[in-house]
Amino acid sequence: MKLFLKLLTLSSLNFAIFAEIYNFPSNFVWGAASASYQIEGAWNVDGRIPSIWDTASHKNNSSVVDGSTGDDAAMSYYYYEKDIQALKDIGFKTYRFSIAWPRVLTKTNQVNQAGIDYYSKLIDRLKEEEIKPMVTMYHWDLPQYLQDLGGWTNPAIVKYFEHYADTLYKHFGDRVKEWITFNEPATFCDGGYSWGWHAPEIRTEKQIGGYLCSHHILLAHGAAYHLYKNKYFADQQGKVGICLNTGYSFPANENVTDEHVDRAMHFGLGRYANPIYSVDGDYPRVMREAIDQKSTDEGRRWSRLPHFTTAQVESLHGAADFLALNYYTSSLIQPYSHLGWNPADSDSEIHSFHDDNWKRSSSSWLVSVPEGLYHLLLWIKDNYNNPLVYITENGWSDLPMTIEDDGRVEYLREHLAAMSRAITDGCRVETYTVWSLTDNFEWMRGYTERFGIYAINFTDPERKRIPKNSVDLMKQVVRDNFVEVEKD
Ligand code: GOI
Repeated sequence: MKLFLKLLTLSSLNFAIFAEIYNFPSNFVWGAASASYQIEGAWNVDGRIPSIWDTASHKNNSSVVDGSTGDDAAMSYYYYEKDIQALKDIGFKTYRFSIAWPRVLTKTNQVNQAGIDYYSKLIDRLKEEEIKPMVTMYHWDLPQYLQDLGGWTNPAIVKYFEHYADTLYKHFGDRVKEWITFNEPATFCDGGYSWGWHAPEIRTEKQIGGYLCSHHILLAHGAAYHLYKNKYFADQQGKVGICLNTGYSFPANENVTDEHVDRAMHFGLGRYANPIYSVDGDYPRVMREAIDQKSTDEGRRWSRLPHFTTAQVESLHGAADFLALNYYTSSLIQPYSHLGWNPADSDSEIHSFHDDNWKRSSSSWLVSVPEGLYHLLLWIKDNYNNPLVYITENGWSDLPMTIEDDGRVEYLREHLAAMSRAITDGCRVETYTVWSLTDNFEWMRGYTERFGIYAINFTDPERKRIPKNSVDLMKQVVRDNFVEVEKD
């Protein structure tokens, strides 16, 4: 029926294009996502203390490619009404944003009332517009004073995070019903503590820092989850999850087996998901065994991958009400052994790379692989007992002020279609928030790569939110609950 209508409208324009229609369940929730440091600005206002991203972006010769900072960004601290208007204009029913830890707690762990007031106002206004707030507690802006104690490599951080989570539940839990503890530990643990290309820019040999970070992140997530269940759930009735990012690993050729694919997925996604969502809990067995063995071979008396106690394994097991998933891109994979490479390079011993035929964005790491989203969702369903999934980021980058963002429109159409197919095949995806509501500070890429569905000219003092073509697409999808993909 819908397909028929489509052909009629097109035939009046004398086009011979066929469109395929992909539907979504009637209760599906659409929205957009953002993150505090990337949009708020007001970095030194109302008692906000410095974060590791202030440190990284302010230092001489910072690694941010255009020398920019998040000092002002989209100025959402002042212009949050513009963000709400932008959400409303599309008809979005949820907004995923993050709270800046350095705004709500002081160096001595006291509540900073001005910070609480800001988020409280934002949450109230969203609710007035019938937009559900979905809150990320940690989207990478760690207070600098905690980094000075070792940050995520110091076990003491678990207690600090638990106290921070407690503060958020206490002040906002009456109105916020969806909590995400961490955004993409895979990015900030290895980026920040193994390779050093992200704040706090620490490099360690053989991923020692990254593995310590992951370990404490998992424990901190578990602590925040159980705190909610024990102290707040009875009153507040909300959900707590963690946000993980991964692509799908496609075999590069016929010599690459399913076992290689699973190995790549376990080292990437499983490192974080297995302890929480798998049937057995703890780190994936392939990871445990490989890293223990390598550590021994390296002459260490301890494994670079820390061990959970039995009690910790049990407390993490099942400690989430949903899985928040960020999906951007995928890879082809091939084991080092096929390539005659030195296996010492990475613990997985799997090389990943892009197919030259995949469409490229303005970000070197981001190519369009919609099939990857479909396969990833099915892999998650099969390996983690079909958890409730929210797609909390998915998006495309182009150059500044690309209003006719046809590349993004096409990327989004194809990825929404892939998501629809996965839902048809039984995956429990119930929410989708596009990355990102507006152009923003794109970490080490500064303002050179843009992910917004609304453009911002960062020299405009008003920071006007200018709709790109993808806004029209999202309006249509929200209205009709289906997406059309051209078929040739
Ligand atoms: C989200 O992360 C994030 O949550 C948002 O805040 C963010 O705005 C949004 O994405 C958009 O980025 C090819 C050294 C493959 C090591 C090229 C150098 C891999 C690894 C180029 C440089 C690049 C999305 C960094 C997930 C981290 C960007 C994960 C996407 C990885 C590369 C590299 C490359 C490199 N990733 N991130 N990388």
